[in-house]
Amino acid sequence: NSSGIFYFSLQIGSLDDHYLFQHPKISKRSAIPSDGHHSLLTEPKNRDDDLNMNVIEAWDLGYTGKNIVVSILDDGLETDHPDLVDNYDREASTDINDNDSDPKPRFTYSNENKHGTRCAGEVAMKANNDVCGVGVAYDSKIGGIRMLDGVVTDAVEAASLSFNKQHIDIYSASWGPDDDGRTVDGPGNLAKKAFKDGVTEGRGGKGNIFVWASGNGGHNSDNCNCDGYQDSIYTMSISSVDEFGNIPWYLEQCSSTLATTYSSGEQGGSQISSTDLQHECTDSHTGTSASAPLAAGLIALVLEANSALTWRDVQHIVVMTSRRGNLIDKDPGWVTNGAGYEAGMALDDGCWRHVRLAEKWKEVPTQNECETPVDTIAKKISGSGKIIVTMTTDFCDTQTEKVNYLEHVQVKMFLDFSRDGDLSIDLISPAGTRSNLLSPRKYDHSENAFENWIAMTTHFWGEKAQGTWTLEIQNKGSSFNT
Ligand SMILES: [Ca+2]
Ligand SMILES: [Ca+2]
Ligand SMILES: [Ca+2]
Repeated sequence: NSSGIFYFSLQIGSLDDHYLFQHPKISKRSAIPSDGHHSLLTEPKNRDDDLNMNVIEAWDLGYTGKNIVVSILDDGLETDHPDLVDNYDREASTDINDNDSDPKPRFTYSNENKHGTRCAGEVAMKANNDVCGVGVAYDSKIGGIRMLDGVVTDAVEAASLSFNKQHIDIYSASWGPDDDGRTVDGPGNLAKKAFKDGVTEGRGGKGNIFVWASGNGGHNSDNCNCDGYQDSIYTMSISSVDEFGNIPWYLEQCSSTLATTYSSGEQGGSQISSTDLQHECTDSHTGTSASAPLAAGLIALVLEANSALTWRDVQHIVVMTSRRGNLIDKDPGWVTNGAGYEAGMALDDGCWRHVRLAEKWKEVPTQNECETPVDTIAKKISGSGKIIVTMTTDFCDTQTEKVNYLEHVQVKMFLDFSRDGDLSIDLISPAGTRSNLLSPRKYDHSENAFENWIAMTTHFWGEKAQGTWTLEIQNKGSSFNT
């Protein structure tokens, strides 16, 4: 079921309409009325209707991921796992670490290389086989690219991101710079080229889909906009909420996130169920790493509904059909933008609406890029002070590359500042939508890491570009003294 808890029901003997339900948390028999047991079994029905990815409705429409290929870029894939073996796709798999074609993980006593196999199960666990669970796209083809179990160089990343790009539709990844709250880093030249080639040449020119986990550095006040893999317009950065729609403790909130799916939350709460190493199953897969594969599975259903979709069409469909659910209560910073969209933190819960929209989607026009320079500003940011930079642009209105509506907005900055972790930066669009590009990061004591730094925001999606933009740069160092 959609909450990730397994239930087993067996008809009792030949009695009509009598079934025995088992819950994994309850093993004992009891002779007294067990209201608590009943509530565990009925828990999903008691949940808010808004807290549902509506995957079953998409399955009912006939979309189960058939002929769509997903590959997990991770620490390996247990290719003979009984819940994955039927969907395993050799062509979508390789081993960059050991330079062979078999992505099986390196087995250790502690099963440390279980991550890729867990992510793969979320996408492609087989249905109706009495093993583990059911993947979101349970008829899709699943591959694994083993690349995290070794030194991860730019070349390793690029080889992984470009592997068999005419065969693989969707790449799912959950790695990047350290989540320590003080690293500002991103893809190297080769990985950047792999992204660019993927979206222009991959999938027969429709573009590969790169799904990315938004990072687990929330407890270090890390910001996913300091992560160039999230900031790339070519990746779909996916964030997490727990089963009740709460913001989890590990979450990094930032403007490059495109949508959100479920994952783990507080200790004791439900976590994600999937396949595990040694032919086992797990119900304890966690973090934003568990959210990205769910999105990859959703997108597999979308591509099955319409395989002509480009990489940008897919991003549009996700933005247009994601809903806030009850997240508005949990995140006071919530905004609906000037185009009526809720890009960024909205819950990717409209699976059936995704596929319905995909069926009738008309390809978006060519992507136009327009760059507007701002003069160098020599202003000092005093203690707890703020500087405001405004820029009026016609966004290439008079040229052939006119931007009619916005998708991604990037801000390239050269900032000269004494303690980068103290900075908070907001961008406000002509429509009045405010997007936080950078939040204060208490562990970042470095200076001048933001040289040629590109922040990206999806929050202005669909808005008009022309008009006056405002950038607010604030010194919030004093906020750590309390
Ligand atoms: Ca191997
Ligand atoms: Ca299964
Ligand atoms: Ca991070």
